This record gives sequence, C-alpha cells and structure tokens, in this order.
Amino acid sequence: MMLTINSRIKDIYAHPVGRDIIRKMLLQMGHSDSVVKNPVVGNLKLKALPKLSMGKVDEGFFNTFLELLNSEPDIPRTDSCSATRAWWKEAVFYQIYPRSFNDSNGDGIGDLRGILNKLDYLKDLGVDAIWLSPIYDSPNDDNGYDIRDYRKIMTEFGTMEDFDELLKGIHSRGMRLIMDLVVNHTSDEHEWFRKAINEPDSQYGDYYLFHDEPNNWTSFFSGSAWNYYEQRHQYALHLFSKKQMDLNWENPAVRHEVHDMVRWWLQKGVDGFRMDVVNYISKRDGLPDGNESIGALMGYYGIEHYFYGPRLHEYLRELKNEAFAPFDAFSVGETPGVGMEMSKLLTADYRGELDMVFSFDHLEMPEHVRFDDYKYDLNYFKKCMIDWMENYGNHCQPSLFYENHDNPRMISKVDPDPQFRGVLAKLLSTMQLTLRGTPFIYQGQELGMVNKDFTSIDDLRDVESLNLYAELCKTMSETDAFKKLLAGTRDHARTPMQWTSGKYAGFSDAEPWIGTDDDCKTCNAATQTEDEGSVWSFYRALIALRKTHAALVYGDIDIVNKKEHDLFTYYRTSENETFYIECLLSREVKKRKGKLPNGVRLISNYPEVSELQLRPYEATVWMIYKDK
Ligand code: TEU
Ligand code: CA
Repeated sequence: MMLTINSRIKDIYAHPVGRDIIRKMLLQMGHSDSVVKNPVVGNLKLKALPKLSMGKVDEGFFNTFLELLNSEPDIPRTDSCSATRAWWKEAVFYQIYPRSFNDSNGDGIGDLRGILNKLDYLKDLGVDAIWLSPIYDSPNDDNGYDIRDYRKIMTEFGTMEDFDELLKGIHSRGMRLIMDLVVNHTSDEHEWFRKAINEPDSQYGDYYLFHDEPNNWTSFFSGSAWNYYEQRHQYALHLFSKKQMDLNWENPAVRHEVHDMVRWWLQKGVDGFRMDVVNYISKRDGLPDGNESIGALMGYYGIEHYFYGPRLHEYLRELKNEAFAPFDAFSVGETPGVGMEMSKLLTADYRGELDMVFSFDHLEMPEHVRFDDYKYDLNYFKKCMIDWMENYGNHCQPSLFYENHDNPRMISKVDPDPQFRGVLAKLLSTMQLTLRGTPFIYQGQELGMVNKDFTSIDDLRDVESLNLYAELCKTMSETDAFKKLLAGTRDHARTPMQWTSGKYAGFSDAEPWIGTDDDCKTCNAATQTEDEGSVWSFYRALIALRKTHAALVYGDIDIVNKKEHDLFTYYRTSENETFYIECLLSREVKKRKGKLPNGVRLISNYPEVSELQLRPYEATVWMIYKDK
C-alpha cells in the first residue's frame, strides 16, 4: 500500500521504517509508543501534523519521510521459530584498535607483531574472534578509516608477512579474525580518487560522487560535505573527513572492485568483516538537499537521503552473493541510525544480506548526544535491552556492546566515582555476557579502563575532535570548547592499552602517539591476570560460563519485575538448566524481592553475597538445575 499525506499515523506505524522513525521521535520527546495506540492519535492523518507541531516539522519533512517509507516494500516476518546455530552466535568477540594495542618495535605505535605477542593473553581470556580495526595502507587522517590501498598493510603496522603470521597465530589458537571493511569511502590519496580528478575521462571518472554544485549536506566531522576540485571544476562528496571521499556505489565497476577485494581477503583466510557505516552506501538519486527541520533536529544535514538508501538491500545482497556466501564468511554491519525493524530487514536469516548489525540507540540517552556531559542511567540500558530481547525475534541475532573506538568508556558515563569502578565493570560484563546476543568487548574493557583526564587540546589526536574544536571556538571560549570535547571525544577509547604499571603502561618503550597517564599504576593487565578478584578474572570466569552453558547463548530469555526501577532481573532457560541473573543498576542498596532461587551461586561481585540485600551495582548469576 502506497503511503501518502492522507495516511493515518497507525498505518505509518505499521510500516517497519515508519515504526522505527516514530519510535525514535517519541523517545527523544520522552514518550513511549503507547501514544500511537491511542485511537485519537492513531487515526490522525499525516497532513494534520505540520500544523500540530506548530511549525517544527514542515511538509518537505513528510515528503522525504514518505519517499523513504515507500521505497521499502518489505515487512519483517513475525513468526516464532527457534534460533539456528552459528559460530558467531556462540563467539565472544574482542575489538582491537591496532594503533593503541601493543607496540613491538618501540616507535610508539601499536602494530601487528604487537598483537601477535598478545594472542595468548586473548586466548586465556576466552576470546573466540578478533575484530581488527583497519590495518590497510592509509595516510591516517582518520587512523586507518581512510584507506589508500586495500591490499597493502599500513607501514607503521608491519608487512603482509606479519599479517599472514598473525592470521596463522589466531587460527592455530582456535580463534577467528574479522577485518574492518571501509567501503563507503576511500582516502583521497587512493589511486582511484587521484585518477578520478586527474583523468576524469578514464574509467575512474565516475568512481566517486562529483557534482557541479554542492548540496546542503554536512560532514560528520564538521562543515560542508563537499570539497572543490579545480581539475574538474567540480565538487566531490565526503560524509566524513575532507580526506575520506564517498564512493559511487551506483557504478557497477565500483561494486565489482569491492567484491574482488573482499574475495581477495577471504581467500587469504579471514573469517569475515565488520562493515564500516555500511548503511550509508546507497544515496538517493540526484543527492537532493537535506530537509531543514531534520538537519536542525539531528545536527547533520542530508542523513535521510542515505542512512537507509533506496538500493541498500540490493547492494548488500549482491555483496553477499558475490563475495561472502562462497566463503561462508561472517558480516556485521555498523549501521548508525537504523532502528530495530530496519535491522530485521538487514539481518534476518531468510534475507541473505548481513548476519548482524551494530545498533547505537542504547549508547546515549534520549535528548543527549555524545558530547553532552551527563550521567548515563542504566535503567535506560535496561529499557533498550528489554525491547531488543523481546521484539527482535529468533530470525535475528542482537549484538551486545557498550564500547568501541568511537565512544568514551562506559564506566565513566555511568558513574565516574572510583569507589564503584570495579563493581560497575563487573555489572556491565554480567549483562553483556548473559543477555541474548553476541558480545563485542572493546580492548581494555576487560580491565575496567576509564576515560582519560586529558588536560588540553594538545593531548587530543582525533580528527573529529580537532575539527569540532575549531568549529566550537568560533562561538565559545577555548576552555568551554575543550570542556565539551572532554565529554565525548573518541580519544578516550584510543589511549594505549594498559599492560603493566611500568613506563608507558607497558605498551611501548617509546613515547606513545597518544598519552598514557598514571591510571596504569592501579589498572593493568599484569596485576589483574594474577588476581582472582579482578575485573579481568571476572570477565574470564563469565566467558567460560557462557561457553559451557548453551542456556546463556541459545536459551530463552524471560525478563521479570520489569517495572522495578534500578533492578534488572531475568532468566535464561534451556532444556535442563536455568540461570537467574540479578543486576542492581544504581548506587542504591536494595532488599531482594522474595526468596533467592534454590540453586548454586556461581559468580558474584563479592565473596559473601547477602541473602537479603543487593549492594550498589551488584550483579549476581545463579544457576538452577532442573530435577534436582
Ligand atoms: O563510524 C561511523 C559513525 O557514524 C560514528 O560512530 C562516527 O565516528 C561519529 O558518529 C561521528 O560523529 C565509523 C568508524 O567507526 C569511525 O571510526 C570512522 O571515523 C567513521 O566510520 C568513518 O570511517
Ligand atoms: Ca610499532
């Protein structure tokens, strides 16, 4: 059914894309979607809204919105089924940011041999699969997310021989490796782009998005999304930095290059890919201007024309058929802005597109963005998880994560008070390793690493932060601008991994490319791996538990006492065993609800768990055998 300006809210809500967008908007306004179920609201026609919103949304908004909806003819299935088995549903993934993981040759930059030297550490922790952030040849404008040559290793990181050895080392330990696939854009130093501007009549002339006039789209890293090129008298699109040029996926030759390159790495033996902003690859025909109200609302102009583009499903299917499927390779898409229904259409096992996606909705609370300084309330995390656990269905597998190289550390967001650091780290790991989904642990998370006390703009390296700083300084003092950066800078997650209490945290013999501080004196891998009560040991024990009990992977999840504030309690059940997980989400001390289940206490934050009380941020996992 075509949706029009005469359609009713309830019809829009019945559409997967409509539902995701309505839910997101309501959430931002502090409402739940029960509003839509109110017949008065549900029966409103779309065309009544511009007036009702008192000018906040205009007609252009609805036209864009309807075009987006009408370009998606499919609806996710709602049948219940049991989940099929797959290695990537059972695996615990660990993300490595190579630049900051371990430096083997004393130049202050992490490298492949550095990773190789730490494989036993990862194996010991219980890691099944490693996701490596980009290691390809790059001028490092965005630390490797700007690729100059997809088939070459970045000089600072080592050689192709080092890579082959690393892959062998990973496989010989029974682990898997997924690489980062960055194909929404390439570096402006990529040969394709050089040729596109210098030989516009060559086959490369149409590899990127050139326009005579720029539209109003903005870059995620500040300013216009267009660079001017004298050679062609034209502008080229870059959604990210000025050196990250968006590829033209409309051109079949570009898609073939990508398929070829992916096959080349799979042929080498890598097990799959994490796909960088893969939902941005298809852009609406003609690249129309972004809607003003959406731009003002989001802070970025143009998103609605590419975050769920008209040919996205087609490109993903083609990529799967041409490259992933023949190798039975795994894929997880990084898909900012995509909601649950869209995620279903991108990942359901009957769709032939992706295996999983990273959704980001749980990372910031409604009405907040990453650069706001606020306290994250874990009750919001609980709310998001209830939704994913109960509504995503068994055709799809959720991903579970708090951190990556683009976000501050979770402990710091929730409660920076050092006295709760350890217990909070354990609480987070308990939820991540016992909810239904595939956990992705970010390097250092297993030690409970926290945000850094950067003291000046000179401490920061990230292109996003540096551009934003320049932008902010136009309207505020340098001190205020720096303060704003401190809340959200991606560099919090990019400081060296803390291996020891020694100089440079044992990461390198030379001064690292980005600062270390005194935190390694009390938080480091060497001490924690020797201490049974450490955060690291807790992670290890829980990972082992997850591995030996299918209930924690494939088991049903039953969330109880949902309305109870600050408490997140659920059962994971398989045929012959049940786990009961209790998580206290705040500093409060709470009386337990009713009696403890009969069973065996397996893991807890404290050696002696009180029968009556849960202490601040305490998490406990209980196992209950049937017929015993
Ligand atoms: O990130 C994409 C993305 O949308 C973000 O998380 C982004 O860093 C932020 O929202 C900008 O405001 C991916 C990579 O993970 C990131 O490191 C890269 O910088 C980016 O793509 C470009 O390749
Ligand atoms: Ca090095």
